[in-house]
Amino acid sequence: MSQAELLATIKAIAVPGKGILAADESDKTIAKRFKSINLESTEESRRAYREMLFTTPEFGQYVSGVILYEETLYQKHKDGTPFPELLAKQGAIPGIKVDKGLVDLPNCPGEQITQGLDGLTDRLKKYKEQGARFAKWREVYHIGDVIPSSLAIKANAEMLAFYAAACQEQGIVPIVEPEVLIDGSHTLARCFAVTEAVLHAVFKALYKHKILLEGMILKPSMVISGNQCAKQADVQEVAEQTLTVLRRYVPAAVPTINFLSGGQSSEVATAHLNAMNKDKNNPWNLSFSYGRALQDHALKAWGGKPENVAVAQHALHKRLKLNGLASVGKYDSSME
Ligand code: 5MM
Repeated sequence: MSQAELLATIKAIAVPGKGILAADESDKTIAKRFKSINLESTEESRRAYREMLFTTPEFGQYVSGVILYEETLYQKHKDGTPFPELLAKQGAIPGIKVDKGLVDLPNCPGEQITQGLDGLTDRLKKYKEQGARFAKWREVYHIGDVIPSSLAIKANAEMLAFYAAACQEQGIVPIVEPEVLIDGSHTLARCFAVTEAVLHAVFKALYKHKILLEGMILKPSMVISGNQCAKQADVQEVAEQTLTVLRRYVPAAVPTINFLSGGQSSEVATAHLNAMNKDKNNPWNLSFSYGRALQDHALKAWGGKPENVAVAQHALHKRLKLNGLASVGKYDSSME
């Protein structure tokens, strides 16, 4: 492992005022997103969509890294520039989703685990040759009356740690993404309790697998009320509870925490990030690694039509800029 290589990548990503764009929707997910704008998902429509995102003016002013899907890593701008090169020109580091998606976890009804460890080292070597400098792996945790189980929490944590070790061995910075899902009628307090068990298990596994904490990125969900919960916690409560759980379970050696948005609206996700950055006592850089919360408005404005590229880029630019401000606590809802 080259520690210097990992630290150099971290230094370029963990820049105040900048964050990560998650554009690594798998084929199934991007097909779902395109369906919402009545567009068929083809290799070309996916390429055109990602080209629209990546060529947004001032992209690199707010984005220090982009998570790509494997197909996108090998695609090109229509002028022939490979996307990793285009992103580098924009000032953003290319990253790659390396997990192979979710499967049911045997003997754990209603729970899942992420696959993709087989052949991972060989894939990492190829992705690095193609320009990827960081990677992402996501585990999900469903909240129900009796789940997540301790078995699922432990098994998912082990997967994240195996993956992170494989990445660091290749000089690739791992984004460790444990996502506690928003789906359900659970309260904020229940989400807090699950998140603390999850983070505790994840950092225990990372320790056991000798992960260099200074050379990783944590991509967690926030502590929020379930989307079916009658009482929705306000922005301040979410910020306070999320910071409390992070301070208890995430070592200060982790350089940067880049949140996922997980089904929050674009505006709410920005407000939550901003509220957390109003508190100046955080030991880590706190920023975004949003997918939907950055892309939703742009996708709708684009609608699959080349003539809408400029208006779609304007929509993305706005979300990038506002989240850039939120990552340093300088956003205000009046800017919407
Ligand atoms: C962009 O979506 C990512 C890929 O999801 P699938 O593997 O299910 O297609 C996803 O992992 C994403 O990076 C995170 O969930 C964060 O995105 P959101 O939309 O939750 O901010």
